[in-house]
Amino acid sequence: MTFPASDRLDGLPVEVHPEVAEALRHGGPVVALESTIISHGLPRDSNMQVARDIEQSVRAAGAVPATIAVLDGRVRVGLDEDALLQIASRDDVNKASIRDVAVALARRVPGATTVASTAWLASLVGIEVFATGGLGGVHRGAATSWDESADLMGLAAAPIVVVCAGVKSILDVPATLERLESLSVGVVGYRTDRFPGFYVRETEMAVPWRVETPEEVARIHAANRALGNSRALVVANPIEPESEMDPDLHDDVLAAGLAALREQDVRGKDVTPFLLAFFHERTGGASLKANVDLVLANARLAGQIAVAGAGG
Ligand code: PSU
Ligand code: MN
Repeated sequence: MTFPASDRLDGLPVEVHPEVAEALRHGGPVVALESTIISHGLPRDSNMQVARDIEQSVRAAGAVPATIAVLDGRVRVGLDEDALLQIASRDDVNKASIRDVAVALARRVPGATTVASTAWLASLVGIEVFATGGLGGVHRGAATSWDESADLMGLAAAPIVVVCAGVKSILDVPATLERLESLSVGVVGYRTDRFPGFYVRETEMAVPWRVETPEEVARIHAANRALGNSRALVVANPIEPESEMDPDLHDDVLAAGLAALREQDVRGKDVTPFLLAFFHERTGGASLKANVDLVLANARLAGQIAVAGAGG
């Protein structure tokens, strides 16, 4: 897709960083990055450094990073150091999924974009590759709570390649895969036959397709685009073996986290940040290291996919 000429963005509350705009204009490789992971998914003492490192991983692969957020009444695509610092450190940053973006714009309050809203806004400006940590999905107990992440419907509406380490293991993984199938969101395993479980390399679930190279992903995406399929393609990239969490520790902390959720009656968009923070606090940094390692690996692979041809 070609970058929508600036006249198409004229009048929209969207500001594309000059470096990103330049790359898109020439069909160069660009990788969108979400900002909720920075504001709500990582602890404050390290999130700014991690945000910089994620961008650096994209650059090392030869692509231009475009972190997305809402600031000062505008959607910003590609953040400078000051904007990144605001998202990483301000106390009034909202977790902004698709339905929250307009409110954050109208009220001029800062908003950090989720997978759903990042996929949407990236597509709007013509970015076709996106890296995150783990997708949101169907929560355990969703049959009664109805808690399904807006990420799933969001991905059904955005023609973008999303590189992730599977869905967060705090979720109901089989149910999430069923919903992705219903929504016709493509899923491929990157050099794996098993769907990855975020903090852990594998879940018991199989992936529908296995791919081996960034070029293969780019070809699949190109075929989708040629046919006008406007749904996302999820590339599930397992965490490296040396970075994954000990499965027993993982299961223990997860059980405690789910119990704490019920006791404290945490709901809505607070559920995922609560569980991630619970893990980071209870595992002595093991889950944090896993989370950071997997995001950096996903950013690198997304950069390679963008370079292979699915860039802009
Ligand atoms: N991946 C991470 N950390 C995160 C997230 C993803 O490693 O914090 C965020 C993403 O922004 C994703 C959100 O869209 O968690 C899911 O939130 P919810 O379950 O409320 O939809
Ligand atoms: Mn939810």
